[in-house]
Amino acid sequence: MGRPAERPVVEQSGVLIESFSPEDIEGFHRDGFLIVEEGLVSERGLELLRSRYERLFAGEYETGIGPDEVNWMPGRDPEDRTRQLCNAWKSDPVVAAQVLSERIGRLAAELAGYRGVRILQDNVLWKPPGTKAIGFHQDSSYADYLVPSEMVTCWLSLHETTADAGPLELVRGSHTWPKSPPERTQFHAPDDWLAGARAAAPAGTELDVVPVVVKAGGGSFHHGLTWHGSAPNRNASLVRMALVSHMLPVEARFHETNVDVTYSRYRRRGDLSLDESFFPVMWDESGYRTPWLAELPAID
Ligand SMILES: O=C(O)CCC(=O)C(=O)O
Repeated sequence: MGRPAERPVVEQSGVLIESFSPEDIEGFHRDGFLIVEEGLVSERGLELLRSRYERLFAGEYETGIGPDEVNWMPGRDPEDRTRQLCNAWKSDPVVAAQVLSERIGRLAAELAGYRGVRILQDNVLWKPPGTKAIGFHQDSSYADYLVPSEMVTCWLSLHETTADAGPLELVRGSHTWPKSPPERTQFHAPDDWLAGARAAAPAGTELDVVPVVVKAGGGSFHHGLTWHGSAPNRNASLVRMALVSHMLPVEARFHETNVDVTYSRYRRRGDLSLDESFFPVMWDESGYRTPWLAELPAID
């Protein structure tokens, strides 16, 4: 089902993806990502999710709880910035249903070779025409407050994407490069969004940048060390919204001494475990899933 040689793409027609082939898994390990043409979420789920973005960015939270990070606010931030929230699953049950999906957790674990996954963080991304880039980075660079400091990510597109509308872009094979330090100043709207990846590439390596061009409901999975980001949205009319689940191996714990300015607030004194109220287990090979997730609405 994959097309590993050119651009590893899993194609489905109108059905939800339930598992990957050995070739898909091999493609993920070879390239550092797997692109999925469609079938990560149902049509109904897509419509429900799209309807949530405007009100979330307007600061209307169904649960009454704000996201962990509000990186764009109308009136506060320039209109040409890619709009982003982190951990909006805490604010909206429909977003939570997708971000914490058991099926997505199982698919991610299958690709990464984890025995189970728990959520670290979601990203709600809204990129209208004319908005600027997201600087290329490695997700695992931002996880040194966790042990192990690695993750696997699912990027779900709520719209059909085109290469000129600023889709996610992934650098093929870059998951084999060393982990670079986190970049915090050139993340939102850098002029040279590829600079980090270029600097990290082994001498003489040309960047093989692959855009995630998929139907609505498609997307990709990528390794925590894969360099990725997105160019400006240069399309005059196409909006793109994406919903991202960054997932940790189920056994992940807090680091003894390293802390994160936002997420270490969830660390209890004298206890390095990740509390399932904030880092629920999405899927585990034992059949375990954090019990409170059963209260989320069904959107598939
Ligand atoms: O959608 C984007 O522009 C960036 C997303 C991203 O950084 C991620 O999925 O890890």
